Amino acid sequence: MREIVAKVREKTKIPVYERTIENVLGAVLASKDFWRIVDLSEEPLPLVTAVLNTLHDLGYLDFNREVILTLKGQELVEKYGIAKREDLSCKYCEGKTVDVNILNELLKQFKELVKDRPQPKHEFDQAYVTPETTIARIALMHTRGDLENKEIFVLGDDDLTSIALMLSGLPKRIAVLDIDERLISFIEKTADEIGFNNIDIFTFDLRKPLPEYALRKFDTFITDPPETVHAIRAFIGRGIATLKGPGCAGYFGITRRESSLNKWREIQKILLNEFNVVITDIIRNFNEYVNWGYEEETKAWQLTPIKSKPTYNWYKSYMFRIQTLEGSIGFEDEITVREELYNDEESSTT
Ligand code: N4P
Repeated sequence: MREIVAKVREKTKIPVYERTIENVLGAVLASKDFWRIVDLSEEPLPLVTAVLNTLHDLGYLDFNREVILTLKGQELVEKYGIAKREDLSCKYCEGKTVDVNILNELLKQFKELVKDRPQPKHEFDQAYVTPETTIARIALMHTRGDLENKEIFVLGDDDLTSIALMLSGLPKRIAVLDIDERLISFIEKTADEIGFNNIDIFTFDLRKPLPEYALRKFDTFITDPPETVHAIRAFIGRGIATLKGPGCAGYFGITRRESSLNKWREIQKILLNEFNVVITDIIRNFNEYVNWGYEEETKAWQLTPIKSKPTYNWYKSYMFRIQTLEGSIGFEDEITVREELYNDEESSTT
């Protein structure tokens, strides 16, 4: 095991533990499909490929359109008593913890309204969540008391959460921004169709500080950032800056696919020590993303030893809810990076 860890370390700068090898092998026991292995192992994709390639070099794995454990590999797994990664999530809510059936009518209307939505743009790292996920977000925010008669800010909206919010009829007012004009005009057009007036919709690059009229005016924000530290500040930090004061809430997705637990700790440090907020909820794999279509242009594609496109939604993120307390503070400085907003060592889907 030590030898394997040492060899993986030669291939990547992402922290490697014996647990990492265990996680990947446990996933290999459950599936031969590369994307499923990343999904189940819950290690960042570039780390999974480093482990798989190392195990391959050492004769524990074969790559033949699929990931296959060799005889030597089976002996290794037995020697260390590595357990197959079973998925025992609740089959009714799929681990989301909210009853999505209650909002079936809303889901139907939402699907109808978004059927001609703009498709994901690589340039902005877009990948929208399933309509079921968007509606589950409404259920979650509502059950936490963060929607009804509240003012909601949506920072970046390829998921079209603002449309689901309008349809729900719960918020008092909505503001939504995105860098992508296609999304802004789509949301404007849909707001007209629904007949919802109390919405501010504007094009905005979140690297810039938010205008004064957006600051300290809202009860709840929702965003889904790329996961570099810059983007955490630009999306979540600015989200917090839109909140009125203590007792407000923020929602965002954080994935395991592009962030190791070491990076998770850095992100949580920013939340706790820089923004002075408290984490109230982390719901595993709450957000499920539809495959974005530009897979072959991504780093993930270069890295994978098996060049076949995913056949199911392998990319998920955990839903975080934070709440502000006395002394919480957002982020209001300018950010000048471009590439580093989207990419770091652990990212791979851009
Ligand atoms: C990116 C997903 N490059 C995958 C494709 N990220 C953007 C999602 C916007 N709906 C978010 C990952 C979770 N924070």
